[in-house]
Amino acid sequence: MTTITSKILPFSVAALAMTQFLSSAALAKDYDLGSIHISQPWARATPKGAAAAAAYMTITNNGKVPDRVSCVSSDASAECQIHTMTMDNGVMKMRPVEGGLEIKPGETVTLKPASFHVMLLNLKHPLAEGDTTKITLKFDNAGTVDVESQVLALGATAPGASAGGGSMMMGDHGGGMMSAPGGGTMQMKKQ
Ligand SMILES: [Cu+2]
Repeated sequence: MTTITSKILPFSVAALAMTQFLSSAALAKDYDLGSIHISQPWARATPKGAAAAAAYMTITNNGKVPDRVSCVSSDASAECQIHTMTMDNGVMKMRPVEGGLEIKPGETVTLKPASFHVMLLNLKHPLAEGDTTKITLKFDNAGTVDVESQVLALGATAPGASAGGGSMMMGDHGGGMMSAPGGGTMQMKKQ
């Protein structure tokens, strides 16, 4: 392993860069708050000048009563909301979830692209890949928690797809990987 040098074996370097990215992803914090478990919080990098960004995570309610989560604030934006996304006459529309997003007892809700998401509105600065952004969530029953979300690549679709994000260090190679999320994602899950 230690004999690999970056200048001679670019492919091995890509693998190394990916491995490093994977280990940092594996270290991404999960959160336990009463009966609520939050895993794999992440946000998507934004282009320069973007007014809004989205963050995602998986929330499980291990308790016996429903809970509702809303977003209080984020260090990256002036406003924070939880949005739902629905198809309306063939057009994807998003709107704030009124009264908070309900997580039923025993239920796991995944906030992900094209579905529920945390919407960071009026961004103070763009989100750059590799950064983290702090999001403060409030659960009606479980209380308030600060969630550090890792910022993944602009086109990332899930933390598993960060294989593409890692490869972006290698230039245009990343684009190809990301347009084939199936293979990349499967490989990640084995780690
Ligand atoms: Cu939204």
